[in-house]
Amino acid sequence: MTGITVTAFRWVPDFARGLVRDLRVRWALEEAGIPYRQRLIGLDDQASEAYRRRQPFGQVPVYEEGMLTLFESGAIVLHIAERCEALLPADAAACARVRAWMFAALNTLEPPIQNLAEIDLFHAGEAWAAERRPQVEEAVKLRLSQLACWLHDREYLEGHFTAADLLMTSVLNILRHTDLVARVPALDAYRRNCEARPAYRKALADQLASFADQPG
Ligand SMILES: N[C@@H](CCC(=O)N[C@@H](CS)C(=O)NCC(=O)O)C(=O)O
Repeated sequence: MTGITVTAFRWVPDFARGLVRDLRVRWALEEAGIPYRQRLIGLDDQASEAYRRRQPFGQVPVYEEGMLTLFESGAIVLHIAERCEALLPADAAACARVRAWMFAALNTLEPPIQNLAEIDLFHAGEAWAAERRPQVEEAVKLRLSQLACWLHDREYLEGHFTAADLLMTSVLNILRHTDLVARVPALDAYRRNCEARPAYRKALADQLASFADQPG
């Protein structure tokens, strides 16, 4: 695999730094030991027709490799993991289990977690948000406790660190403005363990280093 480009934002506000979803892709590439270039874009690029041809929703990340252009962080991480046995086991049944957990991270955990983050980060102080928040927090806590039950005697979701742990940790991190993960010892330990990986530290440092001081 050669000549990979990952598109990311040139600037985001402080609360989003370390959360933007190109981090998942950078992390997977670091785990797989695959070099890449970054392309940084701003609001104007996002809205352009040319960019919409690469990412139909105008979002980041985009992954480009030769003739292949991919969007959706989960699909991109899966594509990288398919080339890296450390991230996705070769055994068919083990691989299917890891894929199931990748979907669980993005499809079962991320929606309520993202709802809560949007209330807290974009709508704090609004009457409707104050009214809705307790229910959304309960929905998040339920999923966190169920995940903690699964993890209580496990270091990772399936045997060893895989692409599923990468996505799950990235999703849990969306709650970093709360103490909801820290309050659950099994989840706190799991998140810290995954984030201690050199590949994560490098990916995070590279994302943070890419941001300009000013929007534009
Ligand atoms: N499901 C998409 C979500 C991508 C996404 O929400 N990207 C954010 C940054 S983390 C974005 O580009 N937001 C700007 C927008 O939606 O216009 C994925 O996982 O790639």
